[in-house]
Amino acid sequence: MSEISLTKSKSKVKKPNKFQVILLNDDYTTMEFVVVVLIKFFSKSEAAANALMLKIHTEGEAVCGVYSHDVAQTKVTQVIEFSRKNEQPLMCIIRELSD
Ligand code: TYC
Repeated sequence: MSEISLTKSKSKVKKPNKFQVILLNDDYTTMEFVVVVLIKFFSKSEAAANALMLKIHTEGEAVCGVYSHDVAQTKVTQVIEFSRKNEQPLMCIIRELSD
């Protein structure tokens, strides 16, 4: 008769890591532009985008979304490219979530 192990075996399947995409405050990017970015790239409603922009403005940074590494990297590239095209110095970074 086969034995059933009661201890949980270690899974060899790795959970995919998650990455926060964070917008940083600065003195030059307009508030209106940050709201546009939050709506366009992070699918925020206008009200949520306004609230998040003000959080970044007062606290220095805020998490705008959590994604796989690929998606997070693409968001950062798109936000920075869109910002430079519109002559805004807005900065966007990735931070790995510890599990
Ligand atoms: N601090 C900017 C200003 O006063 C507004 C701002 C908000 C800039 C959020 C960047 O990620 C940012 N015009």
